[in-house]
Amino acid sequence: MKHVVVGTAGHIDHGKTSLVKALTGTDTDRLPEEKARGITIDLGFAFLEEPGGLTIEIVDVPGHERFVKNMLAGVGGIDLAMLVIAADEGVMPQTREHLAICSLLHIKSGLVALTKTDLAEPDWMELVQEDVRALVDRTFLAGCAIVPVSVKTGAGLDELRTALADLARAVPARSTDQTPRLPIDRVFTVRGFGTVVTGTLASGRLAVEDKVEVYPRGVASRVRGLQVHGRPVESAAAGQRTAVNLQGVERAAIERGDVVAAPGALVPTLLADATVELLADAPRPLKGRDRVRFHVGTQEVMARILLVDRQQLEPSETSYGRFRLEAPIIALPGDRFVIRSYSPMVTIGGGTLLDIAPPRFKRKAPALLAHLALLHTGTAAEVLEEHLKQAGPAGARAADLRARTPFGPEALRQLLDSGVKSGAAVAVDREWYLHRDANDRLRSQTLSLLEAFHAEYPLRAGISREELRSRAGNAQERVFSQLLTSLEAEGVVKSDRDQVRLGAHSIRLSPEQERVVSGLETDFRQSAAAPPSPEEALGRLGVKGTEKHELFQLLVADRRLVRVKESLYFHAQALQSIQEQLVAYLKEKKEIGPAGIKDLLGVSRKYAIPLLEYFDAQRVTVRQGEHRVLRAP
Ligand SMILES: Nc1nc2c(ncn2[C@@H]2O[C@H](COP(=O)(O)OP(=O)(O)OP(=O)(O)O)[C@@H](O)[C@H]2O)c(=O)[nH]1
Ligand SMILES: [Mg+2]
Repeated sequence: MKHVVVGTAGHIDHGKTSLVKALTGTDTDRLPEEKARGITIDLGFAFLEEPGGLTIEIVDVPGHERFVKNMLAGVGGIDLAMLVIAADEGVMPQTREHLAICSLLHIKSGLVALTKTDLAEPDWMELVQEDVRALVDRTFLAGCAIVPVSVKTGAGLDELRTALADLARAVPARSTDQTPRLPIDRVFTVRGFGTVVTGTLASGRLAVEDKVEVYPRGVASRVRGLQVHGRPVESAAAGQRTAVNLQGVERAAIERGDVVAAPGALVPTLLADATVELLADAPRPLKGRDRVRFHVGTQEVMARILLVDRQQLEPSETSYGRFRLEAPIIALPGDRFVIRSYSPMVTIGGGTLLDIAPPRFKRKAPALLAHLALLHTGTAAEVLEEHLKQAGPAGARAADLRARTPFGPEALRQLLDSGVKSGAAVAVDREWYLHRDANDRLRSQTLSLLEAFHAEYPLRAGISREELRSRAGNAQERVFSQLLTSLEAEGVVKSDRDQVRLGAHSIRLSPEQERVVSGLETDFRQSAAAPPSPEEALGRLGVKGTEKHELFQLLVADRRLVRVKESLYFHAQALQSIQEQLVAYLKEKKEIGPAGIKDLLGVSRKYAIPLLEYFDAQRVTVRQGEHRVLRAP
């Protein structure tokens, strides 16, 4: 099954709607006002079923110059253009404007239907054909079929239909790897069903029950039902005109221009960098800060343009620009857009979106120009690397990269994998990536912080992990974890509980420091169950200080001294043997009170109570009234 979308284009009254009706039997002018005035105001839809599973979807657009805005919403998703020119009138202003719009949107091919041939003499027909050739000459329609038709006589209709089908068969299939995106062109309510939106599914696949989000307002919903050509379907694929019944969404919460896509797949933006080309027949140069109408997908948003490398853009020039949008747009890099001047309302140019999360704007900044040139002309791998570079030390989530690159999930996954293989990127995990330079910087910063720390505190075993992380520019938690893990795997860094040190670091003591440390240790070991206070112990060795003294803390960090409570430390071995005594006692006597422990260890209350509390905290014992019993294993 193949679906190809054809959009009509052309000047008002040239016979677009009549031609669609003659081809499909569908009158696409539905509105009473359209009927009354005999003109098309808004988009109309019809389709043709061709042999071999080919469906040609037709979007009929208005030709009136006041409704170009509606025309733009319709041609955003088309594959082929059918430029309709009335033989009796020939090329007219909206013939040119619609052709320019299709060119700007990079529509790949199409044809010209030279209609109302019943109203033109053969000589006249020849002149018009020449005009048409000259018109399309340097456009995507160069060399295209020009099919004379008449709706009145039916002449040429079969030829037209065949020509359309031939073109449609040649249109390459749309990628379904992309995330589903449906730019909404109509919203209405159906009694008993609720809100229904329609649009051309630009990419991916949508299925009934899929969770979706309506952007930019972030309305969460679910696909309650899908229709293609008025028939319910289980799923719709890229290129199909699709009606989506959205669960639990108010009609008023959605409008034309919004986009239905997978939850979290897209990011609304108020800034977008892009290539900007001005049409050769634009009425005047485009100046920095000019206000324009920005059309992308089915959206129209007002915007101001900033030109990156010049004061103004002359007709037929192309450059880079930033759009400051007055309402968020929903688009992906690679999307084409059209700009129209604020007044008069004429199409003046367009371009390709390059970056929807652009860096700070600086005019004439070589860095910004290089960034944009890379996004514009770089290979997919280079573009991805550029985005990772921009993400800096925090790295980027794969989901964010998906929303900011034109690749599609599967291609992005492969690009990330090969980036990691080539060393351009570091995988923090499957969902988080970092540019090599950022990783290298964080790595050397972390190592020099450790060196500096060891130099400043030679007697400390290491720095706390949290402190190190915060000193390393408050590194992103997952990024930092991954760095430490890989440094440890290399043996460059060692971690002990939450202490981090260089693998090469060891504490070296002077003979005097050695004397104090071993003196302290001996003192505590010998005092066993009745240890001195830290001040006392240090004092006996001729050193002034408290438990905060670095040599005292060295023994604590080394777990040779154990803190039982503030200023009360026991030698680890002493504490171990107290525990053994206590456990043996409890096994026999079942319980012990404060007096019991005083007797058992031969110590005063000052030690007995903290010890009992300590063993409770260690989950050796448990309190029962005034007594302790062994905690059940
Ligand atoms: N004689 C003749 N009249 C035609 C032919 N095709 C269309 N018309 C007439 O031309 C008028 C305009 O036709 P439409 O099909 O509404 O033109 P349109 O291009 O859709 O107009 P807009 O949508 O408003 O831009 C109608 O009165 C049609 O009957 C044709 O082949 N021969
Ligand atoms: Mg019409």
